[in-house]
Amino acid sequence: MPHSSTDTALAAKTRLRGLDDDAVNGEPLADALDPMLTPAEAFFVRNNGDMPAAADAGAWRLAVTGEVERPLSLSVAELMESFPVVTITAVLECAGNGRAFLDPPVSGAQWRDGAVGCARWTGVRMGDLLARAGVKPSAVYTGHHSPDRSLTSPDRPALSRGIPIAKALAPETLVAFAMNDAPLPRLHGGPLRVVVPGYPGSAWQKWLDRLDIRDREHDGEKMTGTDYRLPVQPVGPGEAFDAATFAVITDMPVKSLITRPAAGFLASRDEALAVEGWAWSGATPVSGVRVSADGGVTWTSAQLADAVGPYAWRRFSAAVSLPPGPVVLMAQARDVAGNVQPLDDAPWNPRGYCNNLVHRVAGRVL
Ligand SMILES: Nc1nc2c(c(=O)[nH]1)N[C@H]1C(S)=C(S)[C@@H](COP(=O)(O)O)O[C@H]1N2
Ligand SMILES: [Mo]
Repeated sequence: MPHSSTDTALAAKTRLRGLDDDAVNGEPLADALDPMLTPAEAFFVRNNGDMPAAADAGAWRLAVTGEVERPLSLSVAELMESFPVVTITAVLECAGNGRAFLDPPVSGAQWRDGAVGCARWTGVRMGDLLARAGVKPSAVYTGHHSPDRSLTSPDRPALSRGIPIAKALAPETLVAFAMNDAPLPRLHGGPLRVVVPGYPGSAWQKWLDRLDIRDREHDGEKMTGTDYRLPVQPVGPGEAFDAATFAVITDMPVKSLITRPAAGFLASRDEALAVEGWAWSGATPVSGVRVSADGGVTWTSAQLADAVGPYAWRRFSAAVSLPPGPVVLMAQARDVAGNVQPLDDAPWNPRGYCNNLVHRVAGRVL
């Protein structure tokens, strides 16, 4: 897989709207997420800092260090040749997706609905790499390291996250070099990124050049304080809190997105309106989706297609017959544990993470 095209991918984000931010951040409108595999031009981009200069995949090396018997240093080619290559279809969602809907507002990238996508990720299992390195019994957590730097403090990493060692060794966790069967674009972390299905996007470290194994939870850039952490006891707006009691986000709530029809649709009264989209969750599987066209007074249960795998999103579809006039469509997913998406109030926390408020799409029936 040649990596010569990685830089053309920088210009291919034709379906994204940039966020008002110094770093390169952008998200698509919901209807651009209609295909099962999100095309690169519609896949959101989230950068906490700058981007490493155009990376020559031939020169890139990945080090495995820390609590291992045999530290490793591998080129991308060695990585591809040394371990079984696997592909997994998985949703990648930023924990801050939906932050723009919090009331009162919280600071941070003001994502609306589009900081999510589903792709085929190809790479090697992190567990295979770690088996080669020999994980010591003292191993507790990973630390992921990359060359991108903070825009405000250029001597500091932009982001250095980690995951519990059990998730690092789980078969779905990859060090990936391809996305949707093409070389991983630089904007998405090429040549190498971490893929952690079911975990928030922050765990999916881009431009991985060192995988460090630690004997305690990682304390790298944006691992501590309120960054990508949630209060264990709820904290309301304006309430005092101690961020030391917050816990790292390791799961994502059940959620759905209407991708058809598009916002502002004009539909005919003469035929039933097809309402379709995607439902997904972190560790607890989705069990159903229902759709309302009258503000949640009445609901139609949607058909829910099988997923291509446990970490892919699932297609829901419902047909609703509507009288002429303005209409607001809503979709509400639930998981097998009985959790449902909230209808009215976005779940509030100091940094606005994991908002799974129902998605609404307004239009008109003629
Ligand atoms: N090195 C590095 N990796 C990173 C980030 C970053 O800023 N730097 N952002 C993380 C966050 S918060 C998210 S949501 C995902 C976004 O991945 P994408 O840009 O490929 O959509 O990448 C993660 N990996
Ligand atoms: Mo994120």
